Amino acid sequence: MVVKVYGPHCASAKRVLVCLVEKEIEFEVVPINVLKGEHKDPEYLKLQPFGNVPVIKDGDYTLYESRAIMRYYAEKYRSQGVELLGKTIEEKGLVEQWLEVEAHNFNPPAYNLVIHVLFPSLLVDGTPDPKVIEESEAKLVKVLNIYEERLSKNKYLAGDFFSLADISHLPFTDYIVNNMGKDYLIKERKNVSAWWDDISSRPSWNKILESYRPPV
Ligand SMILES: N[C@@H](CCC(=O)N[C@@H](CS)C(=O)NCC(=O)O)C(=O)O
Repeated sequence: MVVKVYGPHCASAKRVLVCLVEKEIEFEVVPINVLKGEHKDPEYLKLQPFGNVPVIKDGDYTLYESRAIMRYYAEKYRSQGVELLGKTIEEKGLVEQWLEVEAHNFNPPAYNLVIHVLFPSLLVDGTPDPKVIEESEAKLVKVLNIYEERLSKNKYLAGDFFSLADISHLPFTDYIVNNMGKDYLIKERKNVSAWWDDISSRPSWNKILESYRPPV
């Protein structure tokens, strides 16, 4: 059964797609254009009642929340493709820790920056707020300073192995580095910069980036 991924052009969907490529899982995509509001269509809301992208359908099984989808496939196809969950229980704990850090510390300011700078039409009143931009960048600086320390001791976030925790950072860091003129946030930090160069040069990421251009 080929996995269907709804909304391939969105950042959160790219997280899922990179995971599928690393796990060598076949997929097809169903375009959902968020800039045209297709994620609020009644048919789409039957799959994802919160009106967010992505969703996957795998036969009769439907799943949403990008990080839940990654965890599901990394576990389901554990022995196929790249091991993304960690081999020992300790490694697995650290992958989970850094996935949570990404979701709760990194993503909120990164998401706000991206929406206010690149996609203000997605905001309720369509107007970017300079205060939100400034505060989000300041929050991100604090988060990245902690990453700099972590990555001075480990090649990747969870340890010396590439994992879901690294994948989860790819889409929004790419916007920050390549689309917003804020690459200094990464480049000014030696260890974060080396980590970014490493993870963003993976063939899986480049394949997805070339195949599915933004919006979000
Ligand atoms: N927690 C959700 C968030 C997904 C999300 O924020 N998706 C964005 C696109 S990257 C979206 O649907 N934006 C449109 C909106 O919120 O109206 C996940 O990880 O799947």
